[in-house]
Amino acid sequence: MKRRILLGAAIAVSVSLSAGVSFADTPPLAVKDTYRVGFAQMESNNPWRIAETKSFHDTAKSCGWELIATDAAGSAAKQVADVDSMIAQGIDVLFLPPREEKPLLPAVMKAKAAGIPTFLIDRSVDSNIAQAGEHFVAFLGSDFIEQGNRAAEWLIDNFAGEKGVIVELEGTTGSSPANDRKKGFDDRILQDDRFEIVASQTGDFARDLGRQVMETLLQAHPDVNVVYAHNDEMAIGAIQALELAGRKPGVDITVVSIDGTRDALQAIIDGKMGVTVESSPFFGPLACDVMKKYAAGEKIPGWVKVEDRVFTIENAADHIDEAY
Ligand code: GYE
Repeated sequence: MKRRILLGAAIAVSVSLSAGVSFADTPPLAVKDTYRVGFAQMESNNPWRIAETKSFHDTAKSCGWELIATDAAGSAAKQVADVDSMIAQGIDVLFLPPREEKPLLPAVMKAKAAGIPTFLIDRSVDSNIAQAGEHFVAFLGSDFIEQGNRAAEWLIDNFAGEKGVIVELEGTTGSSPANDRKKGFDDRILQDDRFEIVASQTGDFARDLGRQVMETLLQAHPDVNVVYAHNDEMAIGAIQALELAGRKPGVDITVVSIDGTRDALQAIIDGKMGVTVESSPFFGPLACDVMKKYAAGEKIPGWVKVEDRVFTIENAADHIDEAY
């Protein structure tokens, strides 16, 4: 008990130091045949998350990982606790998709203090406080501002009506993809004065909440004719709400989204969704590659950028078999 308190105090000191005092580089990683690896998943309530976790499991054997995977069930506090327990279990490397930008900072700081190199997977943390090359090795993931931009551009090019009345379904509040997908889309779409965003509300990246929020917003804004969802799960939820209300997605309302799930590609093929900008969940092989390069002493860029495609009626059928 006492030791725990002492440990806790030591960690608290290192966390507070990290805000102002400059740190040395990220901890090194030995070249070995096998690594004890932590993958602290944030939740498993959608196909994207399940595909990502599977990608880590699928990569484990060939990359020599003894994988400890946890599921924080949608709680940032549990995700921090999961990382604590991985540190206690002596992991060599941490792969962390931080649910939100700020609450996961302590996990990044503690891993560094424990001498464990951390790779942020698919989402990032607050870059005013934690930096790549200093507190974590790198962020592996997409350009979310660009994704929002591309969804807006598709709409600008394909919207046939006179006035676009947009409802926006935001991802998890305080998460990097929600922040940046909003910025990327809003900045671009508002340059075209045909469009107006009449409501923007979180659906927490979840299908059911997306459906509920859409139901409510539809009552407040019956003239809505565009839905921009920050991920496919919320877009599918919104389509369900629209259909229940007697609307015809793809006919009297345009739905644009991000991810590239199987259900979204099917909705595109069925004519209910206009576009989904890809955000790939298959991080296992990339994580292996970057980790091995880091162990070998190669310089890793602070952002290992994943290039995304765009799925529309032109190509959705060609890609549905590889979707998740
Ligand atoms: O778009 C979403 C998931 O962080 C890029 O999180 C990821 C996002 C992805 O829950 O579906």
